[in-house]
Amino acid sequence: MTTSAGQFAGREREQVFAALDSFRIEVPSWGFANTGTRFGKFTQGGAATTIEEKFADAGQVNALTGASPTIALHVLWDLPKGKGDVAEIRRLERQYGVRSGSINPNLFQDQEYKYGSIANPSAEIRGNALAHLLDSVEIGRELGATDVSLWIADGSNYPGTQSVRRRIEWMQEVLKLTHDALGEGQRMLVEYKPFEPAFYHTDIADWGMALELARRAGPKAKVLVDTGHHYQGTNIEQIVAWLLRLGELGGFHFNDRKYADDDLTLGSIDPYQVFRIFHEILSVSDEERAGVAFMIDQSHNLKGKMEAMVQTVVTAQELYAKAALVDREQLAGLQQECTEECFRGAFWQDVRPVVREWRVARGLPAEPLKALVESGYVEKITRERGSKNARSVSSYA
Ligand code: LRH
Ligand code: MN
Repeated sequence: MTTSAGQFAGREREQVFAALDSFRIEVPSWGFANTGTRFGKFTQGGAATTIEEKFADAGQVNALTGASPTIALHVLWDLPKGKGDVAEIRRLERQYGVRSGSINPNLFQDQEYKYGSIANPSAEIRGNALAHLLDSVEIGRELGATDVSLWIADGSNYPGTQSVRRRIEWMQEVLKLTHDALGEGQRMLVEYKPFEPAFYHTDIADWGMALELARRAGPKAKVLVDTGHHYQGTNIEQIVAWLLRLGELGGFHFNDRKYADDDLTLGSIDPYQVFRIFHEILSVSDEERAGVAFMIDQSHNLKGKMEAMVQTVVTAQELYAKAALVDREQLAGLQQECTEECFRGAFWQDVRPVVREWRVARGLPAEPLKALVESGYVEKITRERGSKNARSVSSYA
């Protein structure tokens, strides 16, 4: 029930405050770096190139939003010396007040992975891939990070060039060994993607394949849903409902897209999609929800990287607040034709005023994006990093 001033009062205000108090979303280190498409990248003077700069930027986003206390790390990009970088990462955690989040192994860059990594016909190459996964598990353990988040780019480009069936076997072996190396409290998340960089078959292409591989690996393996990794028209919230029902949902990589894995900013194309996903999440018990990690996985090619990241966290908070307004008891009791209005109605509520109230009540800037601009942070990092970034060229071929 909104007051005349459109302010939320009573139960609804508490619902939004409680939802925002528990809402946390992880930022990706690579979201602060100069990234692009295969046709090149447009560099930004303020982009982060060192892991310290990535922690500094993540620290700023968390200070402005109060909702992103962890940063996802990509092993080869952020820990080139592997375990040798752990001490430095611990120092940066203390200095910038953000903790290491999910550890993302990288099995898609090295030349030897041309025909795959954990699904490669060569046992020696599968062994090298396993070694990198075990290193990543070790790094996660030493950093006290819970999740090792696996995206496997493996696949093929032409029919008949690979045995899809034998590759399943090889993947299972490596994923089982990786699972069994996980320490107390550690999990492995299996991310699926229908295509790119492979364009005929991808070994872990959909939620069913990821689910089966996770289950066969063991109880510490769960499925990761990247919202950009679905064919057009896929009902993603139905997949989420299934994975929640099965207790196999480990987390999300949130972004938005118009066509394929466009990695655009969350809610920029289809905010109702994220609202529907959040509704499924808020429809289960606190314990079931506790194990679901929210992470951002975007590449900011044209938007300012800091602005895009702050905007993304703010948009996610607003959509989560809207989903918190759905009266799920009423929804359960209502007949068919009324449910949509009860559901849709929450989406159309303007929650920005009550979310601003929550920020102020928690000692945070009421308008994080405005506060970012007023802080002069982007100008500062552009001054400090500009000359270095100007030297970084980008070309497709
Ligand atoms: C693959 C992916 C994966 C990350 C990469 C940066 O498309 O979603 O999660 O490793 O983007
Ligand atoms: Mn992803």
